Amino acid sequence: MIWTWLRIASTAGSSTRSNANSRSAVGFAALALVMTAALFSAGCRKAGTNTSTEAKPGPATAYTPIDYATSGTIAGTIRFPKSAPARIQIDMAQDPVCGIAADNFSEQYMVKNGGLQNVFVYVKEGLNGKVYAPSTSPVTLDQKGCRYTPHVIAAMVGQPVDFTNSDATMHNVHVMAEMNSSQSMDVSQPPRGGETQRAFQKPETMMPVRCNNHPWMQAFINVAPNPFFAVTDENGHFEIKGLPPGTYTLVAVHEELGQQTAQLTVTSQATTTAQMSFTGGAGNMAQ
Ligand SMILES: [Cu+2]
Repeated sequence: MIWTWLRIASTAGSSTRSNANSRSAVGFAALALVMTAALFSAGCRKAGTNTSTEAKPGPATAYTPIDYATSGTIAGTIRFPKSAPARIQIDMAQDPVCGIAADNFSEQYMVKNGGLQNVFVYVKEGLNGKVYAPSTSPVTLDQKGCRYTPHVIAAMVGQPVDFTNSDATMHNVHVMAEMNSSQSMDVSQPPRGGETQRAFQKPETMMPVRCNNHPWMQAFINVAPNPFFAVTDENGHFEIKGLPPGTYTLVAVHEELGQQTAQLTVTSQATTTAQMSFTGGAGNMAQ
C-alpha cells in the first residue's frame, strides 16, 4: 500500500521536479500517510537537486597561480655526445605534390654541436598536488611540405591541439594514443584545409602521429601533467619558467632514445642549470 502511494506520489513529483519542494506531491501523499509524505518529500528534494534544471555548479577547481615574482627557472641543454646517425633523404615521388616540395630528411636524430633537438622535457614530480590551469592557446601541428611541423609538439592536459594542412594535397592525421585512447584519431584532411582540434586528457609522452597517405610522415605529441614543460630547440636547449621553489624530478624523453631523469632544486629568482645526456643506445624506455 505504501509502495503504491509512493509510486503515485513519485510520478506527481517527477512532473513537478522543477519545483524544489514539490508541494503538490507532498500534499497528495499527506492525504494517505503523514509519515510517508515526510519520507517522500525528503527523497523528492534530493532527487530534484540532480536534475539539469536545478543543478548548481560544483566547486571550481582550485588552480594554483604561477607567481613569477617568487618562482625560479630550470634551463639547460640535452646532449647527444656520440655522432648522430646521418639523416636520410626521403623519396616523396609517390605524390606529385610532394615530389616538387623541398627536400625532406628523417628527423629522428637532430643534433647540432652535440645538442639534441626535439626532446620533450617536463617536471614529473615535486609539485606536491598543486593543480595548474591549462593554457587556452592551441598548439598547432601543421602538415607542410609533406612533413609534420614541428616534428615534436607538447601541450598540457586539457590544452587544445590544432591539426592543420597547409599543403595542396590530401593528408591524414592518425594519432596512436595509449593513455589517451579515447582521443585517438584517424582523420583525413583535404588540401589546404580541414582544421581539427583535440584536447588530450591524460599525461602521455611521444604519442606517434602518422599520415596514412604518406608513410614517411611522422610526428610525436606529448601531453604534460602541468605547465612546466618544453621541447628542446635546434641547439638542444630548453627553458622552463615559473616553478615554485622546491625539489623536482625532471624527465627528458626522446622518440628513439627513451628517457633520462634528474633531480633538481629550484630557488626563487634563480636559474637552475640542467645538463642531461643521451649516451646512445636505449635509455629507459619512454612511458
Ligand atoms: Cu600526408
